[in-house]
Amino acid sequence: MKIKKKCITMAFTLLLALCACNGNIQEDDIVIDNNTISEAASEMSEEDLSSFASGIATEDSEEISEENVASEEIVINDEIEERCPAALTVARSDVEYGEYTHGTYYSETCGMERGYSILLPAGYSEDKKYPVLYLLHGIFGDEYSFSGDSGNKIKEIVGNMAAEGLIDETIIVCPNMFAAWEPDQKPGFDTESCLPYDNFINDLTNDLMPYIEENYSVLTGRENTYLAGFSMGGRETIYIALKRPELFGYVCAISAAPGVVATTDKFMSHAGQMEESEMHFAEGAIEPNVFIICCGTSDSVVGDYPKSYHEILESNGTGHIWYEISGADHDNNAIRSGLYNLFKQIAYDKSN
Ligand code: FER
Repeated sequence: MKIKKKCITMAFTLLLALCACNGNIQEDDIVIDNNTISEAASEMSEEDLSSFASGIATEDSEEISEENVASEEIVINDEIEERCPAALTVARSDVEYGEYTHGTYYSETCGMERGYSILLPAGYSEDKKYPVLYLLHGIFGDEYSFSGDSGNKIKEIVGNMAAEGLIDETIIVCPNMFAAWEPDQKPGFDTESCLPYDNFINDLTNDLMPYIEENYSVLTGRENTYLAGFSMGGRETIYIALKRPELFGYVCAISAAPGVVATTDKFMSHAGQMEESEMHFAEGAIEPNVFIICCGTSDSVVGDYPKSYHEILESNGTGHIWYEISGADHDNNAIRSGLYNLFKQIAYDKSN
């Protein structure tokens, strides 16, 4: 049994490695049916799973510290920058950063108690009110995916931008996006195992957002409510933004996974959450002030899918910003870039 488990893990690791080595791999290069993949996925190592959930680990060429980082002037304008400035990713001794804590809420949608992590700004006070970013993890992730990965530098980026006065202090809520309604449901690369992700829109809007708004000192309304997600979280971000644009003023889908529209990739066949022709905001809907779609040019997991979303949105006349991060894989370079540019656009928009 142990040996079988190891073999399956190795087989899947090999599959991942093959995928990682060749971004242009075609779906028919690897003949493996969905059941086999799901079975293998359920046996994947923690490391393999987290590379989906919060990105492939990045090897920073040198450890950047407060001492050796070049000081960069951060200029707020409406231009996209491919890379998050290194200076913003460094913990400074003169800045206090927020800490993640964990909480639970009862979800009527799921019929169970569910967890979330929350990054409250340092010195969080009931006397102030803060805007909120809901940040959605990748497949196989949970509410700990971002808080458990210090390489994404989320704490530093939001803390430094606030300390510099570029953005308001902001609360970041990291939900568990697998909105299952049965305790034994598991994520995987097959249609049924993805349904709980598509159900997250209901949990978010009916249960989590009201809970956060009641229990934390938050500013409400679309101008103060942001949505971002990575990979599977990016896919749901696009879906939720298109369905509920009145709720989120600022949106960013980073390295979004396939499945918003029907397709077959190297992992599975997707029935699609909507038709291509439906990838637009409803007639007369209030649209997000900022809707970013971005992806690394070397993404070994989702490849050109984010670009295809951009192309569909463009051909449907749906306003958005599209950009690519040169050289970034399905990794924290993409995550840092997306979040930095989202906050930069928010800063610019709110200053005008
Ligand atoms: C897929 C490719 C990638 C897919 C999901 C992903 C459900 C998600 C990757 C991630 O979240 O890192 O076909 O189908």
